[in-house]
Amino acid sequence: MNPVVGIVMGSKSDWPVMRHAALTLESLGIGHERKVYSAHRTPKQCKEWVGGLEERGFWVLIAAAGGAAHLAGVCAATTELPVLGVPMESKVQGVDSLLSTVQMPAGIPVGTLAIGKAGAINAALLAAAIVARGDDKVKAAVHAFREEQTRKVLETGDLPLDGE
Ligand code: RP5
Repeated sequence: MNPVVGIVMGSKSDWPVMRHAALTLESLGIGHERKVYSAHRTPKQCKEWVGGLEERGFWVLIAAAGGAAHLAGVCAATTELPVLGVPMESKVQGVDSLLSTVQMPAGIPVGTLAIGKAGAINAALLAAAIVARGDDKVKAAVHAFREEQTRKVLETGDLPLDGE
């Protein structure tokens, strides 16, 4: 599978959460590339990799960081690909990461998802929805995922009164 989605995270310590984005893309048959680059610690290498993605045929970039989370914004400033930001949990429950990622000044957008695992999964699903516009196999996979999710909710059995 040619990679069409990039996943970049500020630290290897983000991987236990961001692997859920990678697993979700994998389950939908979407090729992706994963990297650790920091906006603060490896700015040059980060820009080089992000700057080459469009030419290499990528469609979307997912960028995750925690704390003073500038990574998604720096990525969005470096490429014209859509950038989806995932705020990582932090010493202050990810509120710093969320605000740093979501509060972009007008002109350079970052589509920001929820803090942590839910955001990682939803970033992959949103990336899939974007890729699906130009790829019928991915479109079918996204549709099947939604159908299966609906089926699972509807097959919920009786809700016991005793709280078990
Ligand atoms: C950010 O700082 C990373 O994205 C990570 O969420 C946070 C902490 O990084 P480490 O100190 O664990 O490397 O850049």
